Amino acid sequence: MTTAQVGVVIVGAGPAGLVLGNLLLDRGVDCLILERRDRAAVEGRARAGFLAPHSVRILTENGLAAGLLARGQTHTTCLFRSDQGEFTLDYGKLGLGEPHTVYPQQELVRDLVAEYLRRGGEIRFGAEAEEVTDGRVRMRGGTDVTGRYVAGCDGHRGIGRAALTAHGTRTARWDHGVSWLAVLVAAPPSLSAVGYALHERGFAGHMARTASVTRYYLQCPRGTDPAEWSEDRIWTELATRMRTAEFGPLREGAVLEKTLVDLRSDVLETLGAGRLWLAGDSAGLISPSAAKGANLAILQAESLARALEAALLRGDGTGLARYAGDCLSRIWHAHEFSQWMSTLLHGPDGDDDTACYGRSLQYARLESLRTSRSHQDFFAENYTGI
Ligand code: RFL
Repeated sequence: MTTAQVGVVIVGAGPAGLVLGNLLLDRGVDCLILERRDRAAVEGRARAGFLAPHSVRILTENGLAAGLLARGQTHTTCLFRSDQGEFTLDYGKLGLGEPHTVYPQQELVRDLVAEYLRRGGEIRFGAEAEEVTDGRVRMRGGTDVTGRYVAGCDGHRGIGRAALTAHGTRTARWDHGVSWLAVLVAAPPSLSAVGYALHERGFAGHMARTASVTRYYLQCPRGTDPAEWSEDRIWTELATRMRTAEFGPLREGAVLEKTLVDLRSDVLETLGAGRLWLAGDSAGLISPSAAKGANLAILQAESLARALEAALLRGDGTGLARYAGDCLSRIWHAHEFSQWMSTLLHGPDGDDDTACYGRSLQYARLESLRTSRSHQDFFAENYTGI
């Protein structure tokens, strides 16, 4: 069975699909979002929190920022700890002098769903797409949905990416070789800033989310089972790596969620062709080291909305022809910085001469960041930039 053709079928109701859907509706392009999960699961999934100024600008200019402007927090500093001590970087006064806005991804998604529905859009929750070919999306259960274009915004394991790679699109990939136990706790932030702790036992991170919820990260070996990490073990390890004996205690609370994130990055060599175009994690997965994934998703959604509007309403395909090239240069720029951060945060394993060399480089990079204004400007510009 086939339903009527719409302008754009969007697969996935994450930040990429929802921003795209909102922008298309606003520009007079009809669209339909297909999402395999139910609404509660989509609106409850805690992931990103740090929004770059560019993302805030896109959301504000398109009437999508009421929640984040009302409830988001502005962050302009981050701090680094190691056995060499602690220092704070006031990145809001370095580089381009820009802040982050901290607003939990699930709250942004909730706002985007509400606004999309308010604009008259349709989302089918619990609707899993199985395959996409030439504008036709085959759904689990047998119904086909067709669009003049299909936007694959369905994450890095999605069918949009699978359709492109099946036709020979290459994927450049990198495995950072480490994993993070990502922990969400019901406790206020312990630091006034993002905290990065370098430790011989591995990296630990502290990221504010809201006044009562904080995200922590603990570097662990690949394949670690989160069930092995009891609340006591998590807090003990965080205290050790964040050097609380020296710098003061963490504000503890119940662990709400613990998941293992393998740090991997990949980028497709092109972001679409013909009637299928990708945006967000489906186009490229970026390790969370520099908090770029959701920001890249929003950036691509804006570019794709403009290109699809031109193609559908004015018959002008030049935007689509340029879409991949324009996005890929920004994507690679973000990957380059994310890689830089990853090397800073994770020392090599082991105790051989190569590991010793790698660890010394890691500390030399940290020392440059502490002492050199030009390194600090480089950091600030890339940390908030996209
Ligand atoms: P999403 O958010 O994965 O959404 C894809 C949606 O598609 C649906 N889907 C399907 N629907 C129908 N049929 C199918 N066959 C489908 N297959 C999938 C899924 O159910 C889902 O709803 O991708 P999108 O929109 O591209 O957004 C990407 C961001 O979610 C991601 O990049 C960020 O969360 C990454 N990230 C961060 N990014 C930042 O910019 N700043 C941060 O501070 C930040 N912190 C993080 C992060 C990612 C993390 N994890 C868990 C990897 C922290 C963490 C822990």
